[in-house]
Amino acid sequence: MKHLHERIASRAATVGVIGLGYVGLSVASALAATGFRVIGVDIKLDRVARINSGECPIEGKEPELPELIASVAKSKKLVATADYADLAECDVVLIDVDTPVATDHRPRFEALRAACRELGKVLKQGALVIVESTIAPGTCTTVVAPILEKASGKKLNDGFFLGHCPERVMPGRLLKNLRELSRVCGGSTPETSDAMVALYRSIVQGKLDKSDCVTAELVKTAENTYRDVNIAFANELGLICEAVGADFRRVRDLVNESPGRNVLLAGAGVGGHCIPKDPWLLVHGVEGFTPRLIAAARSVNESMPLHMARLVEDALEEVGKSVFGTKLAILGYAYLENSDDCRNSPSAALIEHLEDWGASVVVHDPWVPEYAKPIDEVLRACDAAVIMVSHDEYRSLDLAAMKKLLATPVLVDGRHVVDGADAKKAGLVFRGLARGRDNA
Ligand code: SAJ
Repeated sequence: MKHLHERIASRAATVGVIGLGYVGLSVASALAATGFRVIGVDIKLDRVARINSGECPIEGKEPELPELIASVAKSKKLVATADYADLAECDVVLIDVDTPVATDHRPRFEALRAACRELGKVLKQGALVIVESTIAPGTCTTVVAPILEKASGKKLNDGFFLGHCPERVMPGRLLKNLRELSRVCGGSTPETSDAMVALYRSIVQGKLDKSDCVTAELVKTAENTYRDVNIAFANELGLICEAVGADFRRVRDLVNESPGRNVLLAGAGVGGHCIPKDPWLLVHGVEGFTPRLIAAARSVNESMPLHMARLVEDALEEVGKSVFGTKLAILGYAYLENSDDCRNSPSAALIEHLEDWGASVVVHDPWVPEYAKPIDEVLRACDAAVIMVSHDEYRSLDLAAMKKLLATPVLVDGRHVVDGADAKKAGLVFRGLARGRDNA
């Protein structure tokens, strides 16, 4: 490990990256730009070809990434391949494959297992393997190490070393987060953690905390679960406010006046790639007791789109209509405000409910190309408009014009974007999530 550490510190080490998605490609390019020779492996041949020709295959706007890829591909500091055999010369190998959770909430580690099996066959003596993908606590010990040992015939901490360094990147800020956010370097031995710090220090300005593998596995899954549970608290408080006829935002702002309180925002649902998945990774395989709060929080958050559907039903009822046979306009399809990322979109869940109830749906989203048509076109002749995402564009809606365009003047706001009084003044029948009727 001492020799490896020196090779890393002098950037003489060759680094492999398995999985050239938005996480793997960012770290591969950043390491190549600091002087390491990087070999990137991906199973998608077109992605490999595009990277080698200097193209950025990542969707959406990623500041600096296209230029970085072009430069390291041109200098051949980063070479992409589909052939695992090319990893045989790597002193360090990062694993950045997808670790999804299935509908039964169980982690699907197939890609991780396959990567470990294929890597094990060509693993260089004394190499350091670092899993960056988000994994359930205990996965390094129970899944990664045994497969690597079996496939390579080497023993952990003798023939190879293992680490877990969870990433904290976010679409739209891939390189910024990679550079700035702190990282946990969980190593299979203390010297392994030291070598990990030497590697990441070359690209990370944030704090690098040394630890062991299981602590690193817990940190990443816990930080996102913490957020999910806090959003669930805000959602449940919002539903209580709605039921008792109070305005959640007012209650929240006053609660947050008290020291050490930070109630988040009740909303139309919790989407994205990390928050809905990581709580299930955190509780996976826990023996001896059954965590209750985390699963309960998940079910509160997953129920918010259905609550939105019920608000639409209630508002239509006030104008003598049922959902069946209506045409409804959904404003916002991305999972997050001012983003084009639609993964696990709460709007998709809402649309499913409304269509199950016999409505037809049209979608508007200024950030998502396929839905970015003029809003007037989408609203025209609809029986209700439903705000699902707090895009900036929806903070200045012309409510009077909306009333004229709608066949039935109904507006339901799932993100506290519209003031209820303004909606009523414009002649709209209004429901606001987490706002009681008379506070809407
Ligand atoms: N949401 C609410 N109420 C809130 C906050 C969020 O309903 O008060 C909803 C959002 O509308 C969205 C979902 O939850 O649908 C997730 O929102 P998010 O702000 O947590 O954004 P994410 O999913 O991109 O979360 C990421 C996470 N960071 C990483 O995985 C590296 C999370 O740990 C961060 O706290 C979050 O970004 C952030 O705030 O940067």
